[in-house]
Amino acid sequence: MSNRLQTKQFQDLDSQHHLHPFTTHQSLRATGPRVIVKGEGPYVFDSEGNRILDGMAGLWTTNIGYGRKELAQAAYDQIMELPFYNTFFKTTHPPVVLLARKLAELAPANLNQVFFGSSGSESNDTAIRLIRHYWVLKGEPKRRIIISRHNAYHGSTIASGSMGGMTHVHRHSYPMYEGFRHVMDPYWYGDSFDGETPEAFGLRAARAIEEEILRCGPENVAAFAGEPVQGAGGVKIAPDTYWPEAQRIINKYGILLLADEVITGFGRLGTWFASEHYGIRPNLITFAKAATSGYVPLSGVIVDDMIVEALMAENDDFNHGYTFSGHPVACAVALKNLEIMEQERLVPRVKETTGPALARMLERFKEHPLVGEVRSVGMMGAIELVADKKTRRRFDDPGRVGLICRDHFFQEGFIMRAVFDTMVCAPPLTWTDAQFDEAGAAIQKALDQTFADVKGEVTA
Ligand code: PXG
Repeated sequence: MSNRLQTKQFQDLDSQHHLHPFTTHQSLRATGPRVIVKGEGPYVFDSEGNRILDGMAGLWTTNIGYGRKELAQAAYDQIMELPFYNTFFKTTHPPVVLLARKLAELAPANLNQVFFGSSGSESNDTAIRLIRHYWVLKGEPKRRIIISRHNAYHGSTIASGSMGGMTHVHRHSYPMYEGFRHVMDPYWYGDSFDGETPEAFGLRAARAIEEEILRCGPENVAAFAGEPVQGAGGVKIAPDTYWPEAQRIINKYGILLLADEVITGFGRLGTWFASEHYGIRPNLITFAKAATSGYVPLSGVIVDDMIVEALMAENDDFNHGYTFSGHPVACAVALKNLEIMEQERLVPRVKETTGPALARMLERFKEHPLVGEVRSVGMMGAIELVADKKTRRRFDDPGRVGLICRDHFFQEGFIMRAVFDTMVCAPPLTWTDAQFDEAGAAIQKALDQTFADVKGEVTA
């Protein structure tokens, strides 16, 4: 069968039977999806035989790259030994025990127990329940409000979607789950006043948390939740002043801190968890994605000893859990994934080589007429496309130019994601100079082509 015929058949079947996440179904049906058939190292291959450099690690996920046989072997061995058993009803199994111990070792010192799930959304639902239950156990049941931020992405279930700050997700919650408040996100490039330094802006953004605590009444606030770096919101890297001030406020009012490390966990910033990078002290860390480099689904919440002690003091069930909590195959794959990351020093390399290489690659485009700002931390980066560099004026119809640019990237054999007109990337941690060079060349061409398309709208 020719490639084209095969592609067409998959596209037709897809449109007949497959509902995609976060998709305009009408326009997808009109164009048909891209069919990805294989992954190897840093590349994916589509059904037309094109090789594409994956600058998004799948979706912030495949930290060790594609096609690692060791992970396939770990899954095979575990399936033959014990493909499934549940962890309810006073039961456990070796892979879940070993993985929980490993995660406790990698996480901050006060986080030593893990509650498992299969997706980031689930892990945040678990965290929300744990937070509220903790305050009930402590005799402060009024503490229910969780403060989060605009543009946060915490998942797509009703609870995690409500905790997140994306209005288009709220719109389809019918209605939102109650008890969440949203404050400004620390997006200096987009939201600072004229002449406001990043440092001053970081403090202002953090103090928005305190203002909200006071508005709600501190006795009603349970926790603050945040991604150390907002990922899906557009790689919003907080100025250095933000997290220390946020932590000070959290301590002052004695509320809990939930660090959503679904994207930043497992080395993306050059530490196992970004909480370490920013020196914050979360009471709960949620993780998913790169725990297994995405080879199989696994997520969880790593929980503060103080919360566990409260649970232990209660002689009753915590009524929450998933069939696949601590799935043995997922845990075995995660253990092997973490072992590979350690053996190949992928986490320290983010600080030593790969992170600086990403920063250098992006810096090259700072002067491009379409680019307002480039930024990165570790192996997460962004390029802001603007209509006027000097005034930071945006293009009309946000997202239009980002999509034009994304298509040019794709034609150049490179994947970067568009968050409106912010182009974001999060490559696998395994990239070498060859991939940075290849990505740099693709970005140069794609930006030039995008500029040619929208030149008339750009103020030089
Ligand atoms: N928290 C964070 C910080 C995430 O980035 C989730 C929770 C939810 O995880 P699950 O496994 O339930 O999807 C995420 C997921 C994007 C994009 O377009 C990002 C995510 C998911 C889908 C798309 O950048 N992040």
